[in-house]
Amino acid sequence: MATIRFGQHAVKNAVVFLQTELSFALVNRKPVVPGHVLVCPLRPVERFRDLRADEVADLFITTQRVASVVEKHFGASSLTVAIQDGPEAGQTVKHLHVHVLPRKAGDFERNDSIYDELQKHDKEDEDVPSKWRCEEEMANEASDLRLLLS
Ligand code: AMW
Repeated sequence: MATIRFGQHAVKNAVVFLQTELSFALVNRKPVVPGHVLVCPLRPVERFRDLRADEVADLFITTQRVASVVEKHFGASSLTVAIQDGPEAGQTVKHLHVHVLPRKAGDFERNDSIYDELQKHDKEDEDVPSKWRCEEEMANEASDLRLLLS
């Protein structure tokens, strides 16, 4: 099966729901909230500073497009858009990615707790596949989003 590189991972095309000239978007195997997706440059650079201007433009135009669709599709009314740029900022996958997280009233008791969750959600279970979502669930979500973006 065809794959696309996401840092140290080779992710199946089935979980990728959008590809542009310079970027791609995939569903998350361990979402912090429903609809938590990732937008990445196709070139597997580690840090934000490593992107060329055309890659920054494409990445953010793609993020804007994806963010609008996931906010609506997951019945949210706001968004958290974040980059953990470097290990001290919580980055585990050494391939720059923008986190897009649909937000709803009351989703966290303390609104900014989402940043604590984001920082730790994939650390403990990084090597525990049983804690990840199943491939079928991820592929179904990607298929719905692909349709909405087509
Ligand atoms: W980082 O902590 O590097 O800012 O975020 C990495 C993100 O990538 C996490 O949200 C994690 O759940 C997700 N992730 C890691 N590997 C995969 C994968 N193979 N498929 C989908 N999502 C992944």
